[in-house]
Order: sequence, then C-alpha cells, then structure tokens
Amino acid sequence: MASSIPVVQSGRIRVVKQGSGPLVGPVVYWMFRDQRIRDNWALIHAVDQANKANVPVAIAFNLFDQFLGAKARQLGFMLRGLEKLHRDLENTLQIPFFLFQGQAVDTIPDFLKECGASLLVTDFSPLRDVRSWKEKICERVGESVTVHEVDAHNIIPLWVASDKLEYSARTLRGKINKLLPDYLIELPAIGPPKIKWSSSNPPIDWPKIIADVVRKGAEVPEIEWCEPGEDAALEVLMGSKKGFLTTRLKNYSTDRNNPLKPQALSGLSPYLHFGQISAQRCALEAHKVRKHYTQLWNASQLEMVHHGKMHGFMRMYWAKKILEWTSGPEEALAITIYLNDKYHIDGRDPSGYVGCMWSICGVHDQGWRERPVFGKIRYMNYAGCKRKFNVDGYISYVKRLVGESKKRKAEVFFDKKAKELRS
Ligand code: FO1
Repeated sequence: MASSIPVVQSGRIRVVKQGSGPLVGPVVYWMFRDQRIRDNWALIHAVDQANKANVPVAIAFNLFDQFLGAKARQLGFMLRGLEKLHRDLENTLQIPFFLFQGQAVDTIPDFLKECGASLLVTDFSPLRDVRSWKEKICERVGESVTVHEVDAHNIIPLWVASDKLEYSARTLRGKINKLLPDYLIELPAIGPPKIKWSSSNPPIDWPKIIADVVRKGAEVPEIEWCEPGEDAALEVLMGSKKGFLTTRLKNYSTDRNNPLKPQALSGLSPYLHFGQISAQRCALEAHKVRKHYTQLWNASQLEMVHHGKMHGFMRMYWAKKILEWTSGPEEALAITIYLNDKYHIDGRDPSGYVGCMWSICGVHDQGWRERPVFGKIRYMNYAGCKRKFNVDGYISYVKRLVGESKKRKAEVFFDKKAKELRS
C-alpha cells in the first residue's frame, strides 16, 4: 500500500480487507452514510490515498430499491442533497460521482472491476445490513483489491471509543471526553485530486430519478420546512439569521424541553442522519462559541485583577456567571464578595455588597420568569452582551490593559533589582 503518514488518523481507519496487489488502480469511495464533501474523513482518506499513489479517485453511491421502508420524505430529502453534492463536486473538485441503482453488493463490486480499482474506501455505519453488505462486497471484489472503512460520522471513531456495549452514557461519556483532545481536531480541506478520472462520468438525470422516487413513495410525502444539502445544514448550524449557535443556543438551557419551542433545539438531526453535516464540525463550531463566552468572563475578571476596576455592566455579568457556575447563591455570594473585596479599588464598600446581592439574590430588582439555575433572578448572558457592545473589542481592550500593567510591573521589578545591584 503506497502511503506514508496518512492524513487521516490511523485510529479512524480500519482495513476491512487487505488486497494482495499494490495501489495501481483508481481509488473508489463508496459513499453511504456521510453524504457530504466538507469535513468527510472517508473522502479525505480516499483523495489522500489516490494522490499518494498517483491514481484517480471517484465517488460511488448506490440507491437501493428499498431501504428500511424509506419513502418520498426520506429519499426525496436524500436525493436532493446528493444532487447538490454532485454539482458541487463537478464545480469545485472535479471528482466524478457515479450513481448506481440496485443492490450495493452487486453494483459496487461490478464498478470496481470495470474501472480496475485497487482500493475501496467506505464510510462507517453500525447497521447490521450495512455490515453484511460490506462482508459480501469483500468476498466479491478481486483478490488484489483492498477495502478500508473510515468512521467519518463520529468524532471519536466508534471502535476507539469503546470495544463493548456501554451500559450507561456516564461510562461512555468519560471514555469519549478523555479522547477528545486527540480526535476533536480541525479537518483538512481537500482540493482537486492530482490525477483526473479518465472517462467522463455519465450525466445523472436527477429530476427524473427524484420524480420517480417521490411518486413511488408518495404515501409518506416530502417535508417542506427543512432544506436538504450541506449548505443548508451549515446555515442551520451557524447561519447569521437562524443559526443554532449564532442565534438560538441562548434559549437552549431554558426551552430545550418545551415542545412548543422547537427552535430552541438545533434542528440538525436530518442533516446528521444523512451525513450532510459532520458532528465534528458542529462540535468544533460550538467550542468556538463557548470559548468566546468564557473569554468574555475572563476579560472582566482580568480587568478587575490587573486594572483594579471592572466596568459596572460587566460586574453584573461577571457575578451572574459565578451564580450560574457554582453550587448555589451562598457559594456564589462568598466568591464574588471575596474577589470584589480583594481586587477592586472600590471593594469592601456597602454599594459593592449590594451590587453582589443585586446580581445574585435579586435585591432591589423585580422577579423574572423562573428558569433553571437562576430561579427568578434576572438572567444575563453572552448574547445579551453582544447586543449591547462589541465583545471582541472589550476582550482586546482588556488584553491591552493587562499587557500594560504587566509591563509596568516588570519595569518596577527591574528598577528595584538594578538599585539593589548598584547599592
Ligand atoms: N444510503 C444509501 O447509500 N443508499 C440509499 O439508497 C439510502 C436510502 C436511505 C433511505 C432512508 C434513510 O433514512 C437512509 C438511507 N440511506 C441510504 C442511508 C443513509 O445514508 C443514512 O446515512 C444511514 O441510514 C445512517 O446509518
């Protein structure tokens, strides 16, 4: 197998069948579960292996006649997503996309034979049927053909996270969290492969295929409220208008269990199911939002510690986050009063104590709609700050303040040292 260090972590790839021959023929990625170009480890691996062996790469998709009772609703969504993927592939990566209809155990081996492929890359699905199809395909492909399986769906590859049926989320969560630093990493973008596919791939009559599928599966009609495809998925995740992370996450903690507020949930499951968005992308983007969120609080804390005077607005946000993060109001009050007295030039003052009491116990404030953690105490969050001021500007302002204060400290330190040395 021609491959130096794989671009995809070895833990994410399983050699399902080791072919006897070298990688001299094309690489084919049988796309099944992860129907997307961006952030797709299986596609990244297929292109990487093809480039390293100087062979072309193609994507093959098999449309089953019947798939677990799927009707117009599911197949229409899936195929409209694939139609966009096919167009994007042609416009950006020039990777051919072959659509077969029938049983994958027939169409995939036939295609590999026809194009003389040396490596079949598959994405990973734990479904029993899919596993048996893969076994049959391994039996049917030529001796020389190698078959790889890449877990492009999970952040931690399933077989790395655990080798057994976990009896509780708690035990599995611990294993996953330990592995996140290794696997929750940025994904490389792919460019057009080095070697172009020889034959031009046959045109696909998407409107006809979709019309047939929708007509045959009419008993479960399509949905209108959820636009299929990778671009729509990213909009739902982080679009400026209705993105979950950008505009709706703030309601999640309070409204996630309210069926009358479906917008509080991400709305990403249709896209995750068909692999039109990567769970890893969702987690990476959520981390960025979270980092921002803690960066804002850290900035207010640093402004107090180094500058000795935190802006009044930030004192409310700062104290309320401590309430959110601690075991209850008593602990939060103890911490805010301790820090306020220790670092604020204007701490140890009746108005400081009232400020802490206002933020944490609602003294002099009205009662607000009850919500988890805060009860009836006024709620303040990052989104609220963003509406009021330039959060990034405040964060960099405090960075400058801290830099200047540390520089002054260093000057004082070295002046003192120099005096000592002179005396
Ligand atoms: N995957 C395919 O490769 N070909 C299909 O024809 C196909 C139909 C299909 C219908 C409904 C559905 O919910 C899923 C379907 N899938 C199909 C699988 C899909 O790719 C999902 O990612 C897997 O079911 C998730 O494991």
